[in-house]
Amino acid sequence: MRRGWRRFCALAGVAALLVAVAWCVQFTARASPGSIPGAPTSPLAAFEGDLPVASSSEWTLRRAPLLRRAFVERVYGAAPPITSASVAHLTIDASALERTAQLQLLTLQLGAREPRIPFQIALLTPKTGARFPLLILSVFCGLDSDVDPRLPRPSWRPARCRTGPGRTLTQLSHGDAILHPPLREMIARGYAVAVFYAGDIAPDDPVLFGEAPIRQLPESQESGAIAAWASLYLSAFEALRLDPRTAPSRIALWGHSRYGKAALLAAALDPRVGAVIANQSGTFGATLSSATRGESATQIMRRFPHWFPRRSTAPDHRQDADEFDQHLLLALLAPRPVLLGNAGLDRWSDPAASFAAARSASDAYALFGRDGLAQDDMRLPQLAADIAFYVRPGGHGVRSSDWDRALDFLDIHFAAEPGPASAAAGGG
Ligand code: GTR
Repeated sequence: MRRGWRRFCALAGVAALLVAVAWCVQFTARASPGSIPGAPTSPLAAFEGDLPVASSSEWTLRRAPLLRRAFVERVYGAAPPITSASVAHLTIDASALERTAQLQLLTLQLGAREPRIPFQIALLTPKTGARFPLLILSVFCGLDSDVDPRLPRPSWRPARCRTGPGRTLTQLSHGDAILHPPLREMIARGYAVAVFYAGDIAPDDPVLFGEAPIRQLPESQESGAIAAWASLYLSAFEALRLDPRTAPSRIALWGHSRYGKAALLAAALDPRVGAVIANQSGTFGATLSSATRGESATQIMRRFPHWFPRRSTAPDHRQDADEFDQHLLLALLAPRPVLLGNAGLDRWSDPAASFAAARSASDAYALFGRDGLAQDDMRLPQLAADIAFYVRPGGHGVRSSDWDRALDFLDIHFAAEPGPASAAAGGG
């Protein structure tokens, strides 16, 4: 008995040591993101029979619609904003976050006809002021667990979100802000925040997604999950830009990893979105499929088949040479502000291949008399540039430091916009 106990203690000790070492590496290591691959074909070059682009109007009227159609048809499926027949507002707390914000639950009814799909959004607005710049973001586990326990429980959560230990481990491995965005900080800086959880409508599960409520809508029947999540970003955008409390030209989308892919797609498809922040969005996000040393197109499609429509014909550049790549998705964001967050140990999302995509996308910004990316070094972000890029130490996940950068970036870009937004908390 005593020997068994000793063996158990020894094994537990070794396991704890391994976890501690892994944690130290994840949170302290400064890995080099590697060398920057060569530039892909410029977004302005002739593209499949379309002549080279020489002006912003040619871009806006001719090339951009062509590229949008290509991303929808070849890669993601349709991701339209879905209008809501009505929006119900329920005040959960008029004095939330230590009396700095109002918390409301908004219920949209998505779709043109019955049966409509209820879509819930937690909206936090600073208590004083009006016409706030707005951040729209998605969370991984649910509004009740990630925003406020008084918000409704979702019908489904990913396995890692179902237990306390699962959530704690996720935070240990993926950073302090992976489950809880720093809402108080956003409010203090004068932003309104709209948070949604996709799991009720478009669950991130290969089996459940096939039967997901969003797939009942004619708009999304053929789409993969990335497009469905992009639709949710845009549906929230559509409803909130009409809210008298928000400044419609200062609405930003924020997403991490799989939701970073969705946020980029949403902003690329809808030029009314004011800015986008994609954290470690990787393959089929900001990273060039043709140059990535991380996750390949085939790997992601095998592992997450439900993220893509069944008929997706996205090329795997490791097998086929194809000029159609993710720099074109970034180019579709021109001339709007974009922040691309990266982590040195996150080789799977390949920051260097994302930097190359951002560099190349800058050609589209030049058409509008803008610089696009204005930095030569991946690690030295120029937050005032239209495209800003950083690589922080450590691995894949969301930390408070990622959010500090994101808010600094938005402060710069949204402050430059004229508008009456002024929260008592100051900023924006
Ligand atoms: C990974 C996937 C990435 C990224 C990530 C995430 O497993 O391979 O493309 O989306 O998940 O969303 O955390």
